[in-house]
Amino acid sequence: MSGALYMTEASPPARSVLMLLDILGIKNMELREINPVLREQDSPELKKKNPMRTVPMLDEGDFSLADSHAIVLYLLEKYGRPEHQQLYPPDARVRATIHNRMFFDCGILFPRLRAIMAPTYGGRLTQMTKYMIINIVDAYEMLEMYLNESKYIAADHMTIADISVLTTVSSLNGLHAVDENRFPRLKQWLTTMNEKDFAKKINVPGCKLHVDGLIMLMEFNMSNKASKL
Ligand SMILES: N[C@@H](CCC(=O)N[C@@H](CS)C(=O)NCC(=O)O)C(=O)O
Repeated sequence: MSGALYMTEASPPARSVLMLLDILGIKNMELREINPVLREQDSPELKKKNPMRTVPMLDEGDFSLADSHAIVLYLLEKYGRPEHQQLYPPDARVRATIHNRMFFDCGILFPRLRAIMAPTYGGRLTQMTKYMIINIVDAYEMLEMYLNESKYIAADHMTIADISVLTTVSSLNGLHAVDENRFPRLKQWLTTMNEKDFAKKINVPGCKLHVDGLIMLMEFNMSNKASKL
């Protein structure tokens, strides 16, 4: 038994773990659906296992692990076979670049998406602000620069950094599309990544759920606000 993964398909970080499970061919992970909008991750039992109260979270009974990046690295180390070595090559500099891009996703990219998600789920955001859009475009610019250095996000081949970054960029792109003229490499990378089997199966439908849900909630917040005037 590989344990249980608390997740929801709409969550970008959960999608990256789900895609890795698919790539590794792990079929016996129990998937436990959690709705972060309803804050189901705040239950005392889950809070004890993951004080950050975030999705995804891996639970192996006597061991639990939060943060998709940590989970992806752990699962790859535990279940990766020689044919998966390219996803996380042993070369120290390649690994350092992979870590850098994963920390970039965790520390820069995803917080810019979360800045839109949290007030939307909290009932406050009715549409994205100019500042939110500026932050998204600024992040696209950084990604375009990374993609000027290598074909994929951290190397000239796909690594686990691409899987993490893909989920966040896909949702951001659904909210504010990547301008092909300004960011041609990013646009091409996004298309290439989303054409891969694991992405077609998990990222594309999960991203649609996520973005449609956010847009619907912003509209709901708007009509709610209007009805109070
Ligand atoms: N860096 C974390 C971010 C996880 C995260 O923030 N997930 C969202 C759902 S997409 C969540 O659980 N939000 C609830 C909250 O932040 O309180 C990861 O990669 O797992």
